[in-house]
Amino acid sequence: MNLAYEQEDSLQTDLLPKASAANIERILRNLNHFNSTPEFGTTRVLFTEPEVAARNYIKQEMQQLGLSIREDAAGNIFGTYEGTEPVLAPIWTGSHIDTVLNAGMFDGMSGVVAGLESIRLLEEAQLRPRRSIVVVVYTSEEPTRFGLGCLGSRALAGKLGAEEAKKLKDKDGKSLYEVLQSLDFPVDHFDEVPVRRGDVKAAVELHIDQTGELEREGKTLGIVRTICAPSVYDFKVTGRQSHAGGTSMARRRDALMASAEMALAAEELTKASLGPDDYATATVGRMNVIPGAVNVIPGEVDFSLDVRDASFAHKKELTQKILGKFEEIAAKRQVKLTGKEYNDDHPMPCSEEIQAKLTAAAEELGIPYMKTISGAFHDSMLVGEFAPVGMLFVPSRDGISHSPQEWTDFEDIAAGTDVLARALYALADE
Ligand code: HGY
Ligand code: MN
Ligand code: MN
Repeated sequence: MNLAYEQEDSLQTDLLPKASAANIERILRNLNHFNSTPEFGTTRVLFTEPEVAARNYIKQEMQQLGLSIREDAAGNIFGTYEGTEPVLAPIWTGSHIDTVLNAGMFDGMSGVVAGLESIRLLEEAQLRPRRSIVVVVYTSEEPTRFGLGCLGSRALAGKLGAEEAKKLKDKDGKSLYEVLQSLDFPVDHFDEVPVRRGDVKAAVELHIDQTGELEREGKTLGIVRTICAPSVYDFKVTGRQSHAGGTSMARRRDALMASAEMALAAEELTKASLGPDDYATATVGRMNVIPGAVNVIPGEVDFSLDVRDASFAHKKELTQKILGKFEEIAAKRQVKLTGKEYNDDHPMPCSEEIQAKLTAAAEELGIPYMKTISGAFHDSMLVGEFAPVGMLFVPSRDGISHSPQEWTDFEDIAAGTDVLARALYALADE
């Protein structure tokens, strides 16, 4: 790319108006009405009534922008702002609109809204780059309903086909495939979902940082170097249910105490594995105790384990150690341990070129930024399997996320959108 061309690009994007925090707030607050727990945060679980309604609302916003809309067999939504040379591989931007239980209103939604607002700015400036820009709503980034995250982007990366969709079951035993079919998605065309490398030139996702790092460092934006990846498991510990008073401490095979020791071991091994530049985390987010009576020694416990790292090798080594320790504890306590691995994802490095475009735009606009690592996973982790990816973070107040207290100032999302729009245009005009 020669300098003159780049200068021409930045002259062009000088025509861009500033993103409207009011419009960003409008769309986010409208989206937040689609919620099954208005009394406590925001819950929008994949393909429940509020999530389907939210999808339809976003498609309305896409229509108002004049985007051409399509959906694939996995339920991903694509709103296209056509370039002057639409045969060229497009640029994608977007995120997710589904949530964890009792979440906030920014995780995922900020990236979809920033994508829509970026298009609005280009339209207002009457700028139409060579390549099309596509705003994507990825199906179910959260593992809330089916236990596995990034379902739509996983399908786009060719890692989730019709057969896997038939095996993925929710707590009522319904499969992802059945639910897609019941909503009239073109499930017969599941094999057309995967994207070949080269079919998308670049994908950029704006997201809240969910760590508080930007706020602590006094920065408005984070430019992501690497996206950490999770390995997610479900374990079942089976001991012997018996009487709390009649069973001496020596004769117990207590499924809860064994599970608790395993959870603490996972924490201890992860902390011990941390070097100065390591990002390993281990979380037991869910534990179900059976039968759950005050005077009964639990006979069975199910619990989840989520282990993450920025390095696949380090994560692999750590999970092996943790699983080995779990086996030891099970043998010592004479309980039975079974487990299921949901995913063993690969961390995703972000494209240097896209990082450079985001950095140039932030510097051009004088917006304070820093490079960072994403401890959270995102759809970009899977999209990076077929296209160069970049991520742009905006601050989460007090680092709170996956909680009703999650908050990001609309003005910060607008600042992020100003950078996103410029980077998208620069990428789309190449
Ligand atoms: O869990 C995550 O990292 C993402 O927020 N789903
Ligand atoms: Mn999340
Ligand atoms: Mn998210």
